Amino acid sequence: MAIINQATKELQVKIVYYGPALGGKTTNLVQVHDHVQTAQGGKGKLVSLATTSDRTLFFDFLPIEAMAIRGFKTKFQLYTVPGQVIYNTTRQLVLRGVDGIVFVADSQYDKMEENVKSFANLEENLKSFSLKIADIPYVLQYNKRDLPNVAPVEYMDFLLNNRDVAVPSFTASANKCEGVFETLNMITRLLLHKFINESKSKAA
Ligand SMILES: Nc1nc2c(ncn2[C@@H]2O[C@H](COP(=O)(O)OP(=O)(O)O)[C@@H](O)[C@H]2O)c(=O)[nH]1
Ligand SMILES: [Mg+2]
Repeated sequence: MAIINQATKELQVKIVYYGPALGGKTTNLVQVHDHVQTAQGGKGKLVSLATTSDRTLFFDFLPIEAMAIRGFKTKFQLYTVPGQVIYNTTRQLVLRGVDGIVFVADSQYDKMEENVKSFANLEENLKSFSLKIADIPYVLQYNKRDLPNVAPVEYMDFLLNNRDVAVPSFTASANKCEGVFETLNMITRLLLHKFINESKSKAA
């Protein structure tokens, strides 16, 4: 996992925000970009790529330089995918080399089918890289909790977090920046733990 540059002592970690169209993935990245502060005061530019044709095909990319860990300067790269069904090729490309995933679900009742389909699509696309979701650190975000017609968290856990050991899940209202950093902190923590454990087992 992760790209490790021994020469520059840099660790590059790729986090992909995945989920159905309009669930709030881009909003998460915009909020992180607006509020993030790193030790060096440095944050990357939020880049949205869009084609000029009427078919908007884009992903967002936000590099963040975080703390040094075990002498490595850690860079988190946050990506989103386009959620629309027809953009599956882009989703596959963005998933290449993924280290961790934030699945942003839309909490509105009438979006449950889209959430489940998008999660199945994620698993399917990981397969094309011979990856299983169980092998990748990920967290769930149940977004848009501010809206009136949301499904109970227990129901969303039942639909999306039905593993032997559940993954961390967070409620959020990304447009108000609620839950955004809780989610990001957890996925970065999971990834850093994984990195430390892997470097320990290599050293052993
Ligand atoms: N009410 C509400 N709207 C949200 C929330 N998060 C995102 N939105 C809105 O939902 C729409 C789609 O969000 P966007 O981030 O573009 O979704 P994406 O397709 O997953 O990238 C935008 O109009 C956002 O302002 C939220 O927590 N609550
Ligand atoms: Mg988006």
